Amino acid sequence: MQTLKLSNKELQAQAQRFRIDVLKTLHDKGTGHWGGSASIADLLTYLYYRRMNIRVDEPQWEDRDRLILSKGHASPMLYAVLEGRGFLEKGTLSSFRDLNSSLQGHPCMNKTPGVEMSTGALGHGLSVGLGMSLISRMKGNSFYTYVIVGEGCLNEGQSWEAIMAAGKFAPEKLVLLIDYNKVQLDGTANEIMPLDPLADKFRAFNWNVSDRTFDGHDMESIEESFRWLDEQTDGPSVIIYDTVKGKGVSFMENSNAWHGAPVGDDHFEKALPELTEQLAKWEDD
Ligand SMILES: Cc1ncc(C[n+]2csc(CCOP(=O)(O)OP(=O)(O)O)c2C)c(N)n1
Repeated sequence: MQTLKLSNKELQAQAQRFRIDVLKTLHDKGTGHWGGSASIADLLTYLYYRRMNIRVDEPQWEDRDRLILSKGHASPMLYAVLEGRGFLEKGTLSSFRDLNSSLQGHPCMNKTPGVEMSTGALGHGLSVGLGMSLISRMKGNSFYTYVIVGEGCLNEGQSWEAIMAAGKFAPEKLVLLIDYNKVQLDGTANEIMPLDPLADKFRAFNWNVSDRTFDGHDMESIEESFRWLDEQTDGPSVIIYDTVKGKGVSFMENSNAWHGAPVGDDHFEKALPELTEQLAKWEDD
């Protein structure tokens, strides 16, 4: 496994550097999707730098762990992490959303090394992930399939069909990671479609569900969540992460206004120092 030996603190700092990369990119390109990108920075960093069994120099290696970003609008953070990890050449992020760029607004598996599934239409990722995990079992492979969803994906009926089917076929290595930031595009999750009691719903569908939720912005807590996962021996598993939409910039946090809004000059100049100050604290610690 080509993992890197970074401590939790170093991972925390690396995730913050990715937030900075993403904020700069969104500002440079006059585009958005900060909120849902910032909320998965820590989880994606942990997955690609600590957890996933991948070969950067062989992105199509058959037994690699798969990650599907079902909430495809958060593509900027996925691209930042893929670039940081070496799947993309340094500087590729600066072509985000350019015409014919390999980095489209939503992930495209035919254009971007490391992207396993094209996503953007909410709710498809888990069905595809279920298929991948069943194929893994049939072929005798050992890879995990991780699927990241937000509330929007869980508002889609297709997700619940996949949840029901996974309860029946019980793939051991299908893992649903829920970025539970409780804010969507045009309101809170409770205003749009309440999901609670979320863990109980998965239990009722015969999934492995931890008795606790995990802090999706704390590497120790993320590490604990995977320790819990490693204790699960059969059936699909779900991990629910408490997260903050827009995490890291005080005036962008917990606000649907920053779901897709472009990052203009004024906001960028106020936001960047908040991110860099926090980064300096982690680097000094
Ligand atoms: C099928 C479908 N319907 C609507 C949209 C438009 N859309 C994009 S993101 C979004 C809200 C997503 O909310 P959430 O999953 O909470 O996003 P997060 O905060 O996790 O990024 C919506 C409605 C879409 N991409 N696909």
